[in-house]
Amino acid sequence: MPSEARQRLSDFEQAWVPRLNAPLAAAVKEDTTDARLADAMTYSLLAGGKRLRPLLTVATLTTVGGTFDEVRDWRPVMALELLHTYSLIHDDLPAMDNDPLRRGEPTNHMKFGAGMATLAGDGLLTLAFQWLTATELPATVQTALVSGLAHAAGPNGMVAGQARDIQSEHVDLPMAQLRTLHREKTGALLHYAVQAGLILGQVPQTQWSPYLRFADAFGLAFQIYDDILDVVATPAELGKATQKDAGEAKNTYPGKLGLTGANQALITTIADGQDALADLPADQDATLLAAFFSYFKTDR
Ligand code: GRG
Repeated sequence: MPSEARQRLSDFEQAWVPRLNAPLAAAVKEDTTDARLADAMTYSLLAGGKRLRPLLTVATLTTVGGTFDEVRDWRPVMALELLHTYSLIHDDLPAMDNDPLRRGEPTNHMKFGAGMATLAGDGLLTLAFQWLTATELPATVQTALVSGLAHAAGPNGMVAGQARDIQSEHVDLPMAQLRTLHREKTGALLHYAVQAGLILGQVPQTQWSPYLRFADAFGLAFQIYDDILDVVATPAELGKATQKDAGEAKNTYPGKLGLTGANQALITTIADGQDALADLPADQDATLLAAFFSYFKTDR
């Protein structure tokens, strides 16, 4: 990936992550009446996430010529980060992956206990929908955001993917089923991240196709790269998480295709996403969205 793209993404992150983060802890505390619950919710929210999904929303909004209004748009944009954080807390629970560490720090249940961690997730999930409607945006925009996020996160999106995942722990899934699992579990929220930018920018649905093709390619590339990192990440990239070997994890891209095949799949998927961006309207600058592909190193 050219270094201009990496620089573009890094500049965008440096401009936006602090701006998105600044009101977060106070806003969650303001909207949560129990102090211990608010602590559990903010503990995971402030534990070093990249804010990739809200960044994608803002980048899409910017690309389509929309403007971000701090008061009107901040809660609707950050709602997705609340929801993403809930999914990580619940995924780490003893009844799911039973992970003691995330991003190198104790997981929510290690710090607050499984009961409070479950409730912190429940609180973040519910508050996400409250925040989609805590705005002066037109009712049609609010409804579209609520419907879009419910579809992406719910039982025909991320929750379905997680359900498939826990059922397939000891099953060697065919590639097509693995794709469906990934599309739901990881891809759906990234798809919504871009969709939210289109909704906020009030782009007519007839024009959504190339942006969503980009989003789906990005989502797939994200999952392939996550699988590759599980095998080859340096300790710094991995934090204190445990490294899996390709043999142990069959339902992964390196497990199915080998490391070289997984890298090739990553390169092809990124090319699909770049092709989709070539179909954006001629008066729009696709380079910001294209720069998101510089998250991935294709030479592992
Ligand atoms: C519990 C309903 C429910 C769903 C959980 C998201 C998820 C579904 C499980 C997480 C498992 C996992 C590691 C999936 C790979 C892709 C992924 C979501 C990685 C984490 O996303 P990042 O890198 O996280 O954006 P940060 O730490 O930056 O917030």
